[in-house]
Amino acid sequence: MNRFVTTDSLRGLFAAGMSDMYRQEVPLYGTLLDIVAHVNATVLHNDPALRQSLADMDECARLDLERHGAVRVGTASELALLARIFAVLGMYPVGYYDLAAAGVPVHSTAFRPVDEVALRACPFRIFTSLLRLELIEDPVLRAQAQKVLQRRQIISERGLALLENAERNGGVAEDEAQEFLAEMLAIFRWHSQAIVDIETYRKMHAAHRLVADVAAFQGPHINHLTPRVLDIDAAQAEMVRRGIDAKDYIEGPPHRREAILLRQTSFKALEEVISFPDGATIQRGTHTARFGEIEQRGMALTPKGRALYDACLHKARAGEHPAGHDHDARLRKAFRDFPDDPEDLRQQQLAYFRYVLTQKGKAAAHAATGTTLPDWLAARWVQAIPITYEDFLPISAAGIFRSNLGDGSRQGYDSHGSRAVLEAALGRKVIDPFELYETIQEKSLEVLASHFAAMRA
Ligand code: OOG
Ligand code: NI
Repeated sequence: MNRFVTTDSLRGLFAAGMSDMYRQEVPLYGTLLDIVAHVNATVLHNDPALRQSLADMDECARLDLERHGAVRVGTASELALLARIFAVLGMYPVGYYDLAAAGVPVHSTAFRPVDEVALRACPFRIFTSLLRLELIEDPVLRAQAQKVLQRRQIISERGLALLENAERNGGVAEDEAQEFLAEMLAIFRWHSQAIVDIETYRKMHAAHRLVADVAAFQGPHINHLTPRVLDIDAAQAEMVRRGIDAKDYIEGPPHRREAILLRQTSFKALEEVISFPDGATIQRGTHTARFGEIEQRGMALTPKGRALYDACLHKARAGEHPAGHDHDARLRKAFRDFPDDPEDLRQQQLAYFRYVLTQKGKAAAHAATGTTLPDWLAARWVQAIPITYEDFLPISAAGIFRSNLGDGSRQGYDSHGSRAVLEAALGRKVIDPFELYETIQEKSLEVLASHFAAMRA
């Protein structure tokens, strides 16, 4: 009997394989992992309560592991292929991110596990962007890039056969898992040889650095990985202290007592040596694409909370110095309007919560049971636990792109997103992230309702 590897452990192995590959390819990424390990150990040492709650959730062993990575593809069929691979790994497209307005000619989705059990087993996600060549002005260059992209084959024949096997059989057999993973990882490895000559590369680069990054190479190299850090301000300071060329500021909300959404920063992309084909010989040049990022996640916000977040962010950024010199102070000031107390956030329905029975609730006698959530909370039979944000933020993502593309001042494209185009490429609709959080919250309430109904019966 040939058994299947579970989807969750396959995804875990894939993430670990990606991490090993990237650490070998980008040694500075290893340094970033050291910083993260050190900061996390220090935070846990100084905060026994946090240590205990992470231990309760079985989180300690994988604390420093990668939470996401990012790739960029050139055509609809490449995106469709990645969607098939990620589905085998239990990752589905969640959310639509339009980055054109921020001057980045791509639109994106995040492939990630969607249910709570899978997220807990391995939350690894891949932020996946599709190049929008239609936004490139020069028709000759556009056609040239299209031709290169149409010709390239990002998966090996063997890889495709293994993928088809997995789809046909409904899983990856144990004795094929290693080869399957090796073939899939190979899609995302770095190629230090370009597939276009240096002239073409330069033209692509001049149109937009992303065109060169996607169309001048054999495959969609992983461009960064992102572990979880417990104190992102400390990690940013440590990068600077070690003389690492860090991003100017942390993207997302400011430091708060109650962390919301997602904060991220990175070391800037490295300039790497590339050889370009030139007739029978090669020419040397460089390309700048790969970096290392860190993230700190907080609670998921409701549409109402998200609207308030967007408004605060907008206020902070209006009139900001382009290099972000005054970023942190402006951000802190603008976010004074955003409640920073969990009970305020809950009562004003700004964030999502999971409602769970407490020890006291479990022990409670049925006699005095109230019938509504406020009764249960007041009696401390039920506790509200914030739901962690598992997605991305378009303005932050654009900021990460821009600081690694080295063109901070670029104007936005005069274009609207085209979710339908991305969905057509995927062959399905992207999942609405708000619905996922809402469902987790609602389910937790249903479980409580039936518990208390049974107690009253
Ligand atoms: C993706 C940038 C976005 C994030 O964490 O927001 C991203 C890219 O550079 O390809 O990864
Ligand atoms: Ni990222």
